[in-house]
Amino acid sequence: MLEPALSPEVLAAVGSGRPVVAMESTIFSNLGLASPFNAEALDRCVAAVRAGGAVPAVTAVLDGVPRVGLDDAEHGRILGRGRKAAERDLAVAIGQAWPFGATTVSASVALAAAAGVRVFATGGIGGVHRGAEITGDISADLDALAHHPVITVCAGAKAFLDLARTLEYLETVGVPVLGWQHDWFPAFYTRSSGLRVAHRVEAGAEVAAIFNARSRPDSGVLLTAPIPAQDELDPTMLDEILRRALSDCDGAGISGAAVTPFVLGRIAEATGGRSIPANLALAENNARVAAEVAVAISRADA
Ligand code: PSU
Ligand code: MN
Repeated sequence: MLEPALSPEVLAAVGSGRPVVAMESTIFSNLGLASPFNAEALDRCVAAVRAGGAVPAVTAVLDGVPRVGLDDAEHGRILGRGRKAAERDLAVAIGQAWPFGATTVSASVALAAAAGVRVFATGGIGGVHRGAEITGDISADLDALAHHPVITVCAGAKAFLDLARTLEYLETVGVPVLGWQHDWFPAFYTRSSGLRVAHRVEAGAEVAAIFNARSRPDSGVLLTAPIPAQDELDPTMLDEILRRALSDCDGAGISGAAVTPFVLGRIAEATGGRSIPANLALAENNARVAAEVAVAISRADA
């Protein structure tokens, strides 16, 4: 079974019930943000978690070992070329001793749960892809949220996905979707997708109380925090860019796990410099909110 190696700092924090925030490694690898912005994103997220009074725990598979919490010297390794590892790929990454398996949301949530870490911060989650009624392409992130006892903090999901179906899917599999001081499901670069979240929350203690009242002990909660207002991108410009990115994806015959990295790459190109500061700001904001929630969870357990 999955038995991740915890860094000494994470092991000590989990053992004594102190707040910990897990993070994924795909966004910091070549599959997520371009260099040197990936390093900046990692630094800012780690700093935001620490400033909020929690211990950061980056997840990855390094040399075939599933890890929760890396030391500063190892952080450099996840900035390089990774092989995308969703939850089902963890076993393969371990069995085949991959040098660097870059964990997605589903893999990170599985690793966090196995390590006893209950809060996880990311940028955006995967979801139901547009056209999923034909292709069947639904991110494993959604089932992972339903099957691991972890609170995932994200800025919603990018609008290249079918966000309405993504919310329907989360309802079907029983994942509460909460809006952090906000009524709308965020669309990553923009504060609102135009779709309402089921429930709004104002503070970490409220999220902790909701988490502790779940009917299924192995299920999670999705907490969506919108990008800070001053960092939001223009929704009309984004619509056009997304339309082109998706048609390029079709034209190139891309499918399966390659879809998300391909579309992300096209969006980054097409928005020029503008998407990067927005991406960094929302990731940092999620790390900050996640730390607040982790502190509340730790207090509720004390
Ligand atoms: N969406 C983003 N940025 C990302 C991802 C999604 O805006 O980096 C990554 C995350 O690691 C997420 C994964 O878990 O892509 C989902 O991939 P797929 O659609 O293949 O499940
Ligand atoms: Mn997919």
